[in-house]
Amino acid sequence: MSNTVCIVGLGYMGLPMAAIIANKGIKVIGYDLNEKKVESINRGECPFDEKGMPEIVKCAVEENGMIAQNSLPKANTYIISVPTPVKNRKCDLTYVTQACEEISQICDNGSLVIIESTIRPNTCKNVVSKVFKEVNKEVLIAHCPERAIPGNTIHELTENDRIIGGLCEKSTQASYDLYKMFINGKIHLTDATTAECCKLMENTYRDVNIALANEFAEVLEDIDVNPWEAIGLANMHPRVNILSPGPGVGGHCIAIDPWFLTEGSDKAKMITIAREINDNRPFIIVDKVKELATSAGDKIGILGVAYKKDVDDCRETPATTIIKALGDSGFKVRCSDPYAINYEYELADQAEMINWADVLVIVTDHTVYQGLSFDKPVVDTRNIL
Ligand code: SAJ
Repeated sequence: MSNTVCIVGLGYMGLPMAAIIANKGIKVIGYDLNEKKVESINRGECPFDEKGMPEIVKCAVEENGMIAQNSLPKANTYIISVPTPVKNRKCDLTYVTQACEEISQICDNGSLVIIESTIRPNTCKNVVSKVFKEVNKEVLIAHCPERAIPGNTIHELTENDRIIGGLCEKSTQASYDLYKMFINGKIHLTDATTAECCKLMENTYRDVNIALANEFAEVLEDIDVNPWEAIGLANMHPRVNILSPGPGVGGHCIAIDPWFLTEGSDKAKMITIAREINDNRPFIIVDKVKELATSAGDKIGILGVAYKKDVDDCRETPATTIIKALGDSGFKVRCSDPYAINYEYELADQAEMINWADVLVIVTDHTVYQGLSFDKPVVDTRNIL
């Protein structure tokens, strides 16, 4: 076996990582349980929409021999990029643990196991290492949290600074030696638990700042001031950078990671309140819709269901909470999105839906909505119009 890297989990982060590493000339095998995904990757196709992905996946498969499979291959290095869902405000490590258990059955002593998935503090130390110890495997374990933003993943995966924290110096160094081959940003070295905390703090910092923007919106709207205009002007101050109010925080990271950070402590006050403010945003939007619908009618059209601008990703999107709450209140609701494909509610044709609706709600600020005008009431949750 030559130097082989196995990426476990070929999702929004695992697949770009796999392709980037393969395109550096390193032998890469991707492992994912989803057969359809494996097949499409092996045809050189990217199974989701992300800028630049079709090109790099095609190149990795056709020119650099990257393959995907639904059984775990033997490799020298395993990079785990599987989901870590939140369950009752806690980090569910089931997929990470399963991946480690499978790896522990076939890996050699001395293999390198890197966790890219977002994990709660002390996961490498207390959970991952235990799995390998149980079968008497001595492996090098490190956490290297991804920091790339969906919508600009490829650029950020290679250009952003990275943090690598190993359980021992040898693990940190081995991970550094691999990552320096494809990361152009600086690589900062630390221990595994500090690396775990850094990732969670980054997303918590953003969540708290979005909550502040959302709270500003609520306070200002109470006194009939446009929050977006006021925020834009306040941001002219050299040390102020307020984020944008919106319909709530979606995606698989920001709405979740604060709970992972705080699950082992009872000290988190601001973080908890920020989460609650952001979780409540969809219901504030629903109240606005109800107000308009009283005179306009009960057919509600939702423009945009993706969790944010110009992506097809609908994970934890506030659109779902809004649609469900409106439906539960007896409204007729339809939704459309130019990018989303497998959404849990049926997606309507945009023009037909606009024509049908009494009230429209812009949930996602897709660029294509800019400049649209409507002859009916609109709740513009992103101030895009
Ligand atoms: N949002 C607002 N107002 C804002 C900014 C965002 O309401 O001013 C909303 C978005 O509409 C979206 C949610 O917040 O629903 C999250 O979007 P995002 O663009 O802030 O972040 P993500 O979840 O796409 O990616 C984040 C990034 N983290 C940080 O910026 C600190 C990314 O760098 C991480 O790699 C990613 O989480 C991750 O995988 O953890």
